[in-house]
Amino acid sequence: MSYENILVDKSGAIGIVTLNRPQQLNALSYGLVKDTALALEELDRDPEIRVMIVTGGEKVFAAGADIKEMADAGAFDERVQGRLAYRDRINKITKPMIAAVSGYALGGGCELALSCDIIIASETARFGQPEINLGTIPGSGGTQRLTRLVGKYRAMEMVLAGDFIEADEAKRLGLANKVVPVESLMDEAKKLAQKIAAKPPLAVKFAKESIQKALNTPLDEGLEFERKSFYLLFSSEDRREGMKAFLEKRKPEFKGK
Ligand code: DAK
Repeated sequence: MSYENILVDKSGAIGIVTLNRPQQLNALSYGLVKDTALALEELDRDPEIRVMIVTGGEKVFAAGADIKEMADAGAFDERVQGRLAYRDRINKITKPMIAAVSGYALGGGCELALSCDIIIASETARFGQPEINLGTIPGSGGTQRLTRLVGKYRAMEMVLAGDFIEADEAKRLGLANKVVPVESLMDEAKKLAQKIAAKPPLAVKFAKESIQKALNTPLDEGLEFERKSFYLLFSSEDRREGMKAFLEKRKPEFKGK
């Protein structure tokens, strides 16, 4: 499939989606959100791909929802509803997604990074939820995922005052895994992606699902989910191969079965 608002690259087992509306600072238009969701779903189905990287390039990750497109829209306009529906599909991707964030990640851009499983930030990354300045509030997890991550008080400050936080503070708050120089952002993201891509794919998939459960369920329910996934993986060929390879002191060959 070809896309108008994003670039899609494949490098071995890694799929890279680059938001590509540089003149508008990668503002998340209906078209861009649709393209991103469809491309990620395509990569999610691709048996050769094991990890995805979502980036906006070196200058900007995404300056939020496209304000020009939204300015005169009603809540129930087809495109507004459609955009949110495509947005929700991004949260259902089963393979790990790494956000490589440089420059502004604001509003829907910050929320897109939060929908990824790991965030690598460049030194220029700025995270923020400035929706309040436009008379609205975050609508794709900015009051929910962000609060679970950084806690009530920091989330309140970001959402109520619309303040941006810098890369180092994002790391301190647990919002970014790592802060690296801009020039090495993609190399660092790819290095981590390759490390994960070499792991047994079924275990990676179940681990991601299980950690996501931790954010959505009470502890008992999450533990039960984890235990069932754990049992299920015991019947996988890769689990047998992993243990056999350890005992035979060789590198395992995982097949995703
Ligand atoms: N949308 C559209 N265009 C944008 C944009 C955006 N979010 N952000 C920047 N641009 C455009 C600018 O208009 C400008 O275009 P031209 O004037 O050159 O044509 C170009 O990108 C360069 O921007 P600046 O000239 O402003 O660049 P600066 O470096 O001076 O400033 C900035 C960078 C990121 C600080 C600034 O551009 C800025 O504050 N941008 C807006 C940030 C923001 O507020 N983002 C939106 C958050 S709201 C929903 C309800 C709510 C939402 C969604 C759905 N439903 C009920 C369905 C809200 C979601 C949000 O994300």
